[in-house]
Amino acid sequence: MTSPENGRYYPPASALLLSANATVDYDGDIVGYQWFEYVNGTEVLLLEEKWGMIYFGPGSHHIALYAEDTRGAGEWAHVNITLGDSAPKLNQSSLIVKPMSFTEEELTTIEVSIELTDLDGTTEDVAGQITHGIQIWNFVLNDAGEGRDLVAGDGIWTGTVDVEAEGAGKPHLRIVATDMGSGEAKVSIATADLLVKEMETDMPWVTVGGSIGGIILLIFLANMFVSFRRRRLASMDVIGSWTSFSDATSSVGIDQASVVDAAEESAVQMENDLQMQEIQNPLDVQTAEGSEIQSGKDLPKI
Ligand SMILES: [Ca+2]
Ligand SMILES: [Ca+2]
Repeated sequence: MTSPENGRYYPPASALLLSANATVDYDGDIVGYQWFEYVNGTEVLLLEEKWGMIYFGPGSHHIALYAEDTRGAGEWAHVNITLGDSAPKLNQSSLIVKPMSFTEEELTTIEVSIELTDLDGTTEDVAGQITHGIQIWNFVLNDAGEGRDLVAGDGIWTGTVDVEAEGAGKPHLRIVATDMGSGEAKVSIATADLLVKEMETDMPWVTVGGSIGGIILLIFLANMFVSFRRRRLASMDVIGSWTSFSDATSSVGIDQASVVDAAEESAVQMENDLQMQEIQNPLDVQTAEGSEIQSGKDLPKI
C-alpha cells in the first residue's frame, strides 16, 4: 500500500487516503481489495475498493490490506498510524443564556446554548453548573437534537435547568466541555454571570390596608399599655403615700389629735372673722362670696 504510511503521525480529524496503488501484482490479475482495521483484536472491514478516503478518530490505528488474485492467492500488508487528539473549544462569544436575569423565589427555566468545536468530534461531555450562594444547579448540554437542541450535530450544544434562587444576587454560570479523546482529558470552559432580582416591591392594596390596620392596632395597644402603666403607678403612689403618712406620724411622733385640734381652731377663727366683717360691711361679704376667704380680708374697709 502507498497510503497511509506505517508509523506516521497524522493531525487530528484527518481523513486518510487508503490506497493500494503500490501493490505489486506482476500478473495484473488482482481481483479484490479489502481494508480492515483491528479494533481490540477484531478485524473491522473498512473498504472493499482499491482506494478510498476514510475518517479515523484520535489515537493509534492498526490498518490492514488484503489483496487477492484470480488464483485465490492473497497477500496481507499492515500499517500502524497515530492520529492527533484535538481539544474541544467552547466559543465564549456564542454563549446564549435565556433569561440572563430572573426574580428570586420564582421557579425559572434557564436555557443555555453554546458553540463547541472539536475537529475530531470526540467531545461527548458538556456540563453546566450555576452557583448562587450555597445553591448549586447542575445540568447537561447536548448536540443530539434532544430537548431544546434544535439541530443534532451542528456544533451548537443546548441544555436547560430549572432554578429557584433564594435571594437576589449574581449567580455564576460555568460550562465545562470535557474531551476524553484517546484517553487524556482535555477541557474547555465558558462562564457568565447571571442576575437575580429582588421580588416586586410595589404593594398591592390589600397589603397597604393590612399595614395601616397593623399600625392602628399597634398605636391602640401602645396606648392601652401606657394608660395601664399610669394607673398602676398612680395606685402605687397612693399606697406609697399611705405608707409614708403612717410612717411619718409614727416616727416623727406628730399627734393626730393635735392636727385635728389646730384645724378646728382655725375654722373657728375664720368663722369669727366672717362674723366681724358681716357686722362691719354686710355687702362686701356678699360680693366676696365665691372668692377666696383671704380676699374678703383684704377688702378695703370703710
Ligand atoms: Ca477531540
Ligand atoms: Ca445542536
